[in-house]
Amino acid sequence: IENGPPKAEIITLTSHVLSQQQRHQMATGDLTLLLTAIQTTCKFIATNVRRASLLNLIGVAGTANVQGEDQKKLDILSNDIMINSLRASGKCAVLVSEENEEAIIIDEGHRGRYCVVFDPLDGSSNIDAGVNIGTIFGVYKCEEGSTGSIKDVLRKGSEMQVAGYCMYGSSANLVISTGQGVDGYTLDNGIGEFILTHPNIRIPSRGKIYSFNEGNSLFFHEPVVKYLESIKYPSNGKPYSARYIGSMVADVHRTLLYGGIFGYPSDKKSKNGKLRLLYEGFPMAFLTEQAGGLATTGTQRLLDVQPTDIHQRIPCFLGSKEDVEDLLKFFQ
Ligand code: P6P
Repeated sequence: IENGPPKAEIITLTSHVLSQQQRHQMATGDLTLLLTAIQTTCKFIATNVRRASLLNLIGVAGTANVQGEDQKKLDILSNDIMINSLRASGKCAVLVSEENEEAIIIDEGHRGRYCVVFDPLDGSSNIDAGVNIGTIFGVYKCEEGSTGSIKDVLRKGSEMQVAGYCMYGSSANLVISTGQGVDGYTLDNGIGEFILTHPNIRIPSRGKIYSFNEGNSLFFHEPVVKYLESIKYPSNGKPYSARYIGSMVADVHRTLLYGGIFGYPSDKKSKNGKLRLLYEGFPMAFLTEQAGGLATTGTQRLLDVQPTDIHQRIPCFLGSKEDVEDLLKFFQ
């Protein structure tokens, strides 16, 4: 229509999740409120990551700043903010953070029905180099009759309700799935809202990029060596490109958008690889599958792994369906 509404459609994360959640008759709004707490945390971390070097926030923990307070490293500060924000939401019963050795059981007065597992600032060793870093999170609903215990988070990734990450780079990109596909949002600093910019992200069925730390090649097991050879010296004479940022959120984000395969295998040095199952492997596997890709340990579907320890490591290969299927042929 000539003088119809403006083309730009401003859909915020809050309104989009609310509309998705309200389709469930049983929706109480609890999950929406929990996701509001998570996105508030991401907004705060985004602000501080951007200012980090200016505010010397990346100082080493333990050094005193001008006020003589303990200097907090950004990942410790991010962790404190995330824990406090989730507790204050009143929607959580158990929290697992990469920064905390033990699971956090929320006090009665603030306890809710959800459990959040997260890495508040993954890849933080890259901050000083200005490389993209991110917050990764997964959400379980407490099991029926449970008031919140370690058992509520030692569950397969397939039982997660929500998974997402927020990548802090030239802009803050929050990518999330509540089990109905994957949506990407970009933080508009002007209005402080995450705006829907990548609706219904679908990973290409095959890509042309592989993302492994080949510095570990000396220790790789046979299947990985053979697979990498097959895409570096392919019979069709068209090798894949190598892209490795060394920050999981950045490598996975590129894989979701461009396709290809990301892998952090187990090897002769690290028998379970390096990535953590609960708050790195599971959320990224959940998102990859929801976007139409595959995620495997090499021997089983990643989301089917039954955790035994909240910080256990897991070999992880994820990405375009056909690329992961090619890799799996070398494991058979
Ligand atoms: P490497 C960052 O420290 C991290 O946990 C992930 O974000 C990243 O994918 C991986 O480790 C990089 O590990 O051994 O290649 O430096």
